[in-house]
Amino acid sequence: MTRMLVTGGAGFIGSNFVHHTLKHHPAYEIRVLDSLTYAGYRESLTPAGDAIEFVEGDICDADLVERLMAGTDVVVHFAAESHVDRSLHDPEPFIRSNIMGTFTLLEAARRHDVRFHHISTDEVFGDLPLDSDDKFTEETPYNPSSPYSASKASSDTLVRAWVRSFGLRATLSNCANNYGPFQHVEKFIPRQITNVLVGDRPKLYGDGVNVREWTHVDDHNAAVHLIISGGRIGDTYLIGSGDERSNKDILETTLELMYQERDAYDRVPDRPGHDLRYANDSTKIRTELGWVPEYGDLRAGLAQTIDWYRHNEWWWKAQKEGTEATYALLGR
Ligand code: NAD
Ligand code: TDX
Repeated sequence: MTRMLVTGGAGFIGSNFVHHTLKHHPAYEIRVLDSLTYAGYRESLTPAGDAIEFVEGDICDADLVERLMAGTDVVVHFAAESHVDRSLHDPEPFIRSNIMGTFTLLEAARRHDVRFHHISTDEVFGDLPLDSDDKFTEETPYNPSSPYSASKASSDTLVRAWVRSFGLRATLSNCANNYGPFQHVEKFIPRQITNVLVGDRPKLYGDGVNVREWTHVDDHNAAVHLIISGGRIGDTYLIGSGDERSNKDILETTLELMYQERDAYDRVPDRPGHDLRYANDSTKIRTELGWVPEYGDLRAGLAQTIDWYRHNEWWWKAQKEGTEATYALLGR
């Protein structure tokens, strides 16, 4: 058995990664390290039962990380503060968890010669113009806009430095926007779905022209497994479905799928510094590692996600009120 440490495994992508791994890669023995911040839910791992070990703890806790790393063959590092709006309001936890946390893991991984995969985002590259076909590539220079993306860019460069200076066996991936089950209701798609479900109006920032490339979380996690098993040490892989949509388009499609009027939403003040467009050129992972996204039809993926939130109110109901109270303070 290969011993795998999944940081941030009680979060959105990490918990889906655990379920995906148990289903498709049963040769891994999984241990999750997660401090259960506002974004971490032990319940997201309920379906895994006792097939995994859960450790509640902080990636900045060097003693704990050192002990866990001693019994680990591969780390998949998801743990991070992940929400742009929160980073604009209070950047400090982003600097701590995303930068210091990654540093703490890297130091322990190099001491124990542990294979390391670092999960990152396309937001490190900044944004692209709306009226072009340009895409980010593995060679695009970093140009982050928000405290969140700056902290992720910083953690990426730490990983690269640990590869070059200390020979750490690490790979990196930068994925586009994810959607799917177990995503916190602060994020765009689940916020709008749950607004409709509780009888509130969805909220669109600004004029809604901003474009994101939506990738199903299972497709992201399948790509991560391909990199862990076949990726070149030191390399970065961009991941993205290729399906770009404006926020307005996503919201109107969501409303239609929920049998609402397509214009039954409110426009709210825009996010400061709002990135215009993200789009990844994922040719490298497709050609070198054979990654093919299975969720080719975003509308179908969205319908399935709506269905999940409809049937899993037990999971999201407790998040909803506090999340909307925070948005109300921000005027969004
Ligand atoms: P999330 O906020 O849903 O989950 C983050 C998890 O990390 C939570 O369970 C939280 O408790 C845990 N965590 C945070 N700080 C911690 C700390 N100091 N110690 C231990 N655990 C801690 O985030 P997500 O959307 O699942 O994102 C996971 C990773 O994927 C992040 O690194 C993020 O930058 C990256 N990413 C996300 C997306 C996306 O669309 N959500 C896209 C590309 C990349
Ligand atoms: O209520 C909303 N209304 C709205 O119009 C919210 C919450 C968001 N938006 C807009 C802002 C963005 O243009 O929707 C888009 C998506 O917003 P988020 O879900 O907050 O995602 P984004 O800022 O694009 O970042 C996400 O993708 C990259 C993740 O949160 C990051 O962790 C990941 O790195």
